[in-house]
Amino acid sequence: MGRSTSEALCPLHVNGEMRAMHIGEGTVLEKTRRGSHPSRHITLIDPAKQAPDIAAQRAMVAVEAGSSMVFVGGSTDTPDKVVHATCKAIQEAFELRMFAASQDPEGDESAWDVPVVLFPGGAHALSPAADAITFMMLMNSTKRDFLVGEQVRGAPHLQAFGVEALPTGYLVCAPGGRVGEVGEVDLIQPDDVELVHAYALCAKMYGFSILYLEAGSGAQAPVHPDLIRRARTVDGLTLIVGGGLRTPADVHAAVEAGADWIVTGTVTEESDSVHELKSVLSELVNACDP
Ligand code: 1GP
Repeated sequence: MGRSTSEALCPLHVNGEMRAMHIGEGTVLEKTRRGSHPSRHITLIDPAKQAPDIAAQRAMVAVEAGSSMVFVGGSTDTPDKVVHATCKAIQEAFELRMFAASQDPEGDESAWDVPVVLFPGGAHALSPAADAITFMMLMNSTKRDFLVGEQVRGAPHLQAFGVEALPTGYLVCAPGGRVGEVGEVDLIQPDDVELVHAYALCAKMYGFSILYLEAGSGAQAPVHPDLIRRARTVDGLTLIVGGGLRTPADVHAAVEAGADWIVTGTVTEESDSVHELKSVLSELVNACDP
């Protein structure tokens, strides 16, 4: 059952920090899960790449273009203050837009009920202003820190913040980019289809809800569709695919192979104007539901 507008706009304070309220009772995980809806688009905002007010403006344009979720994170060394300021600015912008929609007879409040989700480079990049976090095991890392170390450091903070954890297996595929290097990853090559299948089974057996196939931010080539297709054969996982997806054709290939969610980040940073950003993102969002 949906909340009234006044309830929906009532800020919830956690440790003195504002947390956004949302329409309806569902958890972010329920909203994220693979269902009967078509594939959806996530906009990744890297807090290191712009000031919080610009991040909020870009997030609003992304939602206007049809993006269904905002990830905040990416760079490995962004301090929590910067991550927090960015999450807060985005949440406040969405709340204002939701309020404006509630005052407009033709407005659609639910359009601004968009989860803001941490996509952290480590336990230093957390914020109580986020709705949820991709709580990830970098499954093909060779380093304990990324398998379980950062997670152990972060878990007590997330518990205190009340930020919902989305249990996620994170797999870095070639070319892998900076995340592949920093994460000291054994990259999955385009023809490693049985290996990706084994990882997907493993993710399911761990109880992860989400498998995220990553080619690296700004990658020259996205995750090979054969890898997505093979991972898709494992039931019960929601598949997120990102890295190097720049054109509607790239998005279409990933969706056709079985991606439930498409993540794009770099295209948002490269657009020169709000108008260009909206047009580029609209094309990518439309390609999610051909
Ligand atoms: C990176 O998958 C995301 O973690 C987005 O990649 O910046 O290449 O869109 P791009």
